[in-house]
Amino acid sequence: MKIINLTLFAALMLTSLQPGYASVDFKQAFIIKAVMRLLDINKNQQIEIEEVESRWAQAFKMTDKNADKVLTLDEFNALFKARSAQIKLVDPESKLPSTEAAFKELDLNDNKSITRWEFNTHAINQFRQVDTDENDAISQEEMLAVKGRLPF
Ligand SMILES: [Ca+2]
Ligand SMILES: [Ca+2]
Ligand SMILES: [Ca+2]
Repeated sequence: MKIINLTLFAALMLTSLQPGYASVDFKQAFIIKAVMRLLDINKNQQIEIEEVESRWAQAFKMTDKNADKVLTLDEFNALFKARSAQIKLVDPESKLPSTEAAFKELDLNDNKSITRWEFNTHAINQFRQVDTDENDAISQEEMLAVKGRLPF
């Protein structure tokens, strides 16, 4: 996840200062906007499912170290740790599940491996939870409401 962290850092450096939001503090809003900028490929200030699909594909591929098209708990651990660190950065107060619990949640058929389908199903469910007005796009307000807690 080193590349993503570096990109995030670069985005942070380039992000201009903007007023914060009432429910989210200045630093949180700053990071969330930087993340949005990274994902918003067509620059319409929204994150569409298509935009995050390429990110999910990339994340799955990077996590699947031995390229056997499924994620084991060991492989998943690296991804989950990186994501947890990102969430903690935005929201230090947030309570995160253990790697095992998170893995179990994604492993829908409980066979100790996560397929691409299970991975995407979970990610899409999370996307739908954040997309509260159900327009298949995540706005900056929707992103701030969940404090950047997104499935990527
Ligand atoms: Ca977009
Ligand atoms: Ca499975
Ligand atoms: Ca939306």
